[in-house]
Amino acid sequence: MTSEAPTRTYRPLDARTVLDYARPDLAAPPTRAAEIGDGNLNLVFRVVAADGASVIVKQALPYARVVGPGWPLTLERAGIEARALAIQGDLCPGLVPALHRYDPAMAALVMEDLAGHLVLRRGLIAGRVYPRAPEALGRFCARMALGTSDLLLGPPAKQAQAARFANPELCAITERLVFTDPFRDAPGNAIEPALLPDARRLWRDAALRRAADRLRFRFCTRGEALVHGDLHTGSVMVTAEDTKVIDAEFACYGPMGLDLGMLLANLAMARLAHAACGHAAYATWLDAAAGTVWATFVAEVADLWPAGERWRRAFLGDLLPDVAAYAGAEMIRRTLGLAHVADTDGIAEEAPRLAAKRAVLTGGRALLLGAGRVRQFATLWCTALGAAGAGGAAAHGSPAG
Ligand code: SR1
Ligand code: MG
Repeated sequence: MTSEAPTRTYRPLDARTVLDYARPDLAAPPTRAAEIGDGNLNLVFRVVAADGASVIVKQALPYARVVGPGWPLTLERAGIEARALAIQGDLCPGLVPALHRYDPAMAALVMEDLAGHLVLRRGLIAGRVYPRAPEALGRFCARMALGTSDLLLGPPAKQAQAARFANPELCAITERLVFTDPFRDAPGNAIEPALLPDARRLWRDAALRRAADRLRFRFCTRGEALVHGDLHTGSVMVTAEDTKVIDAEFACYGPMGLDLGMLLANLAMARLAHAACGHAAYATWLDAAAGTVWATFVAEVADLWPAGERWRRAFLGDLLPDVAAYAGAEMIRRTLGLAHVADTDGIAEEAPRLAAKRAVLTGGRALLLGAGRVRQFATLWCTALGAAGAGGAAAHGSPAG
């Protein structure tokens, strides 16, 4: 192996050059590397050393990988991820991978290798049960939401921190791909042909489009807390015992309901996909998992809530409709937009695949249009699943339920 001089100039790594690159991060010489990234934006390498130790090197490309150089993208997203990881690690110990090194010149992060872990989405598709993940994710959302907000940081520190997380280019991706394109006939959309009539029906739905536009404005303007910004089940890695949240490059100061909404939407899509395939028992576990995410969030908020602020129930009551609306947008965009999910796309047989996708569209639309009436978690979840009578239950109950 030839050794290259350290460089201060950005260049994309490959499975050969990353061996030298990761040398300072491993005790023994690196011997093997493979590009293992399956995300939409970055290169991800696993580098293994002669003593068997390994690290992950994640490098931002100057464009969105899923589209190619035609969609240029800031390398600074690696810095956002490094800063977010540091804060997530402080507030949620054990729930994010350890960051060994951030290299701004190479837009690269060297991180703990979660070698025994699986991407949660893949585990859910395989029908595996993760007893600890829902509680861990509810805790993560609550600690990040309160711990980075005015409530626990105080306004001066919160504003200083928010200034370090200006992330306009990645926020623009979310504005476009989550809240805009899927609700109109936009060129970037990816729609399976049999669903075109369903898509056209949604595009003609003026109330739905208005709801998405309003939500986009809320996403842009409500810098309430440091949100992960892309908290779907592909941004979580799990074992039976352990849960780690990854991929924080979309982090920004945004609305507190966003992360919970995206996460619950992805659990709902997993649930609808399994139900369409007749996996009733697993669907029931996913119902319980979603309930545990919310219940843990509520309990953690109660633990963290500052003494003297006497409006915790109102806080949860205001948050839940937002969570519902973000969940609705996420469900629709993962079916009609550019970036889909394997939970539904991966169903090989056409009939259950279309049934699952139609159920996702129905649930997403109902959430977006009915968000303002959601007063309790059960209503949100039933609405996402298109359960009969969900709207009727909306006027009753408490956000803690
Ligand atoms: C061009 S990026 C497409 C999607 O991938 C990321 O994971 C985000 O979800 C983004 O919306
Ligand atoms: Mg990602």
